[in-house]
Amino acid sequence: MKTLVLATNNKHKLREFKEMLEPIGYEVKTLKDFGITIDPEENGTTYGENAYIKCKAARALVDHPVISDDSGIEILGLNRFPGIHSSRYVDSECNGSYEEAFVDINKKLGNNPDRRAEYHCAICLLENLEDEPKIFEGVCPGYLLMEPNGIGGFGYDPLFHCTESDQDFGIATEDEKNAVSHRKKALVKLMEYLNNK
Ligand code: ITT
Repeated sequence: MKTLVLATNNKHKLREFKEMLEPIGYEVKTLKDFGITIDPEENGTTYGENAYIKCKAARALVDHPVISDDSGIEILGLNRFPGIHSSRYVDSECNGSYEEAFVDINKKLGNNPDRRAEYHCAICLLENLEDEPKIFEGVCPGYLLMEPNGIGGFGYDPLFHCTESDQDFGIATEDEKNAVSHRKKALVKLMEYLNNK
């Protein structure tokens, strides 16, 4: 089994990556498995730049290829807010509570009929520290519900309706979400790259 180290502190991302990568022969470890914790400053201006920052910090500390994920939700009626700040917005403006964030987002949207939203994901692969980063991206389009539905997934999922699967992510099963998600689309590109090397 080939080992990939996933540079994340997000246990939900870890679970989704494991579910998608383990059936095809990859062992997914995290820095925790090596007794290491890092929290590099994500001061990039794109998902790809931030994914590279996390990958590089981790690859300096372990002797395995590293992957990382930077992702976020872009609300079209709010000029693509919160985007790369999706995690920081909830932590700093909503006391870390997604329930508060959903109320705040609805307040910001007001009567705006444009409730379209997109999940974006960039996965970075860094096999060796000195390599150029490889970036793989995926987008999952949908729209925001008027109020949260279900408790499935994580983060913004209870407020998100995926147009491709015509499903609310808050009530979709893990397999259903993983079939169409931004993360899955980026991961398919990573797998194509790894298989063709
Ligand atoms: P790491 O940096 O440690 O990987 P993080 O959660 O801080 O974890 P990001 O900086 O990439 O990761 O922020 C991504 C945020 O975007 C995440 O915390 C959610 O709020 C949101 N998000 C991304 N993918 C999502 C998904 O599949 N479902 C729901 N929300 C998602």
